[in-house]
Amino acid sequence: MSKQKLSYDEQLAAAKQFIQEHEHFLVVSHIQPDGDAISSTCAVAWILEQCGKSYVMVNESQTPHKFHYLRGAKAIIQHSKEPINQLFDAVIAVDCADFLRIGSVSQAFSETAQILNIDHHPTSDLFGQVHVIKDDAAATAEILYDLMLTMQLKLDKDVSECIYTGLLTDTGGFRYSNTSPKVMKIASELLTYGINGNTLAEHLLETLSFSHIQLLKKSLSTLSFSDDYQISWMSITQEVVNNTGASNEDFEGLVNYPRNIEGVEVGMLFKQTAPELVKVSFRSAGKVDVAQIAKSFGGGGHIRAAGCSIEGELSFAIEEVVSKVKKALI
Ligand SMILES: [Mn+2]
Repeated sequence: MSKQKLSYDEQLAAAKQFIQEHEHFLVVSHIQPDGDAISSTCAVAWILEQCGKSYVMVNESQTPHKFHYLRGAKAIIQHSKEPINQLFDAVIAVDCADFLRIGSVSQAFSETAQILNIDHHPTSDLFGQVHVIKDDAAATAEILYDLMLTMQLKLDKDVSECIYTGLLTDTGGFRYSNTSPKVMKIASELLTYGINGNTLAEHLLETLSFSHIQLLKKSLSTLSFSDDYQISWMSITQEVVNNTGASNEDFEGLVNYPRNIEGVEVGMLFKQTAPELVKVSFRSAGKVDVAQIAKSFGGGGHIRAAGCSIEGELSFAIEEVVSKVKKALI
C-alpha cells in the first residue's frame, strides 16, 4: 500500500485525522501485555478523552497487577475472561507487531472495521488501513508522545506517567541501545509534570516477586552453553511453572541472565507452555539479529529482543533453535 511511503509527520497527521473522523473506538494491544502495551493503551484512551471521543479498552490477557497504577489500566477488559459482544468500526491497535498478536480481541472488529496501527516493531506486518510505524522509536509510547504534540494536546501528570512507563520498560530502565537522545529528552520533560522516576524504577525494575525468585532458582539450574560459550540458555518445564505458581509477569527478565554472561552473544529462555509447545525468548548482544531467527520460526520482535513458539518437546525446541543460532553466528 502507498501508505507506507508517507513520512513520519504525514503518518502522525493521518492518525490525527483517523481519530477526528470516528466517534467510538476499540483500543487494543498485544496478548500478554508488557509495560509499553499497557501504557500505550492507557495513553491512547487519554488522547481520545481529550478529543471528546468514547472508547473501550480490551486485551485478550490480564493486565499485570504492577501496571494498575496507570490511569485507566484497571478499566482494560480482559477478553479471555469477559468476552465483549459488541462490534467496533474503529480500532486503534498499539504495540502489535502483527495482526495475530491482537489475539481473540480481533473477533470484536466489524467486517468493515478501520484500523489505526501504531507500532515500533521492525517486523510489523503493516495490518490496518492507517499506520504510524516507526521502528527506531524506543517504545510505542514514544510515538504516542509525538502524536500528542501533533494534536497539540497539553500533557498532564497522569499521561506523563503512562509515556514514562512505556519508555522505562521498553528501554530496560534507559539502558538498552534504543535509549536515544530523544528518549532522554522526552523523559526529562515528563519528569517536569511531577511524576517520580525513582519510585517507578523501583516498582517496575527492582522489586522481585517471590514466585519470580523461585523460577529464577529453578531455571538457573538448567543454564547451558554452546561449545564456544557464545550461546547460553535456560529452560523451564511446565511442571516447574505449575509448582511455583508463577504468572506470566514472573518470567520477565529471566532471559537476561544467560544473555548477560560475559562473552555470550545470544541468550535464550525456553518455556514449556503445553506438553508439545515451547515459547522461546531471545536476547542478542548485537552480532545476531534475533528478530530474523524468531521470524523463521513464525515469531518476531526486535534485532536484540525477540520471541517465537515452537511445536514439539522441550529438548526438540532447544536443539532446533540452538542450531539455527549457531549458523547465524558463523
Ligand atoms: Mn513496545
